[in-house]
Amino acid sequence: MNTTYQTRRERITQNYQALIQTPNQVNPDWSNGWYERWKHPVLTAAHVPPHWRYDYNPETNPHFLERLGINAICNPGAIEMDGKFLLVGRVEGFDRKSFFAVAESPNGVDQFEFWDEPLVMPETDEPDTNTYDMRLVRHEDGWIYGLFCTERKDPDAQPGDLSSAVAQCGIAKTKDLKTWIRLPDLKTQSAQQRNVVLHPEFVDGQYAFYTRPQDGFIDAGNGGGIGWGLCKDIENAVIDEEIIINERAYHTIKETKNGQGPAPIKTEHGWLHIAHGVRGCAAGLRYVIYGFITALDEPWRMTHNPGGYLLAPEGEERIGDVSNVAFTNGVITRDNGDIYLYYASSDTRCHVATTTVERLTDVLINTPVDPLRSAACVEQRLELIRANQAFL
Ligand code: M1P
Repeated sequence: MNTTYQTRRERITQNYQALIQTPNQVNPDWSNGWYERWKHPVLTAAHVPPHWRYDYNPETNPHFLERLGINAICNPGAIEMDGKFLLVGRVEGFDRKSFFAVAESPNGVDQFEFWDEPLVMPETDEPDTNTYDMRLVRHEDGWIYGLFCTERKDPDAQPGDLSSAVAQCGIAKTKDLKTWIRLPDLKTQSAQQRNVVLHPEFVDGQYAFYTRPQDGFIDAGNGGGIGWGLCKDIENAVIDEEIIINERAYHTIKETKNGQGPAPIKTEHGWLHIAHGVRGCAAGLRYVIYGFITALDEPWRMTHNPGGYLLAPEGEERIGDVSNVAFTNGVITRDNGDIYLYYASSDTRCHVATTTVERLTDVLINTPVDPLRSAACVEQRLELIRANQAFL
């Protein structure tokens, strides 16, 4: 065995071991009280085991060179299983294609290690070009569903146009995250769909979906916001009618687009939703995470619609492949009310923020609605300042 092979292999192995054993810490500089931010990302491209990237045969790889690089890991779905915290990451190779892989941690904040091999997702008769952003839902029918975006080249693209694509919702079910049964893609009246999420319970005896109708691959166009639709049969899921339950609005954090994050959390105050909102600015699009609550018996009916965002990219989170993005599609809520919110920054790495059902509900119930005008915002703040005088 030559020295280059040996030296490089040892160094890469040591770096990887050190990374996955690095303890995480709460970031003491973050203090609005809504949640704790954690210092280190929980998953990065460097968390992918070296033997998924390098050829270990010294005959064919004497310099121990990387063969299949990893560009980023973002937008993980999340679920707790047998007391373990599991993330289904969107792992993107150097070749721009992403695939799913399960990483497991004993505590939800560090020591995330990938299972032996990436997840093998069966295809439909129409192969996916790219798959990403899985929302995991433990449904009351007994299955765990993974809903994700399946992207394919636009068959109507003009000759020479190699970027037009069609996004739709892929659906698969599993009991263990290891063996997956792929179901037909969701059909709706909309030309494209992304950020589709399954509600965990039947509604009127039917499967209920949060949707995000959109005219084009990037532009929501006339798609007015987060939609809602029902279908009887998830093995052949068709939504005939979609209503918009959380609308986009002019000069807000969700002016350009929005989308449901993970499946909503059931609380005594209603369904607690975490979503992303997108607005335009001179630097491009800015993605932030926000929340709202809907009625327990009518999950499509808004009861609390606080203004502003819950979480925006901070510090190094602002920079990455697609900068200025905070995006979530994974949350774990434990029986004791602890919440682990997994989010990705700038389509590059994954983080965790921790809070509780009690705290997050307090934030969503007591943050006032966006009054949509500067003067009205001043009134809102004056009300707070003046009410505080008695306590200063
Ligand atoms: O690049 C930012 C995000 O863009 C998309 O979200 P949306 O459909 O709301 O624009 C998704 O592709 C998401 O994966 C990505 O993080």
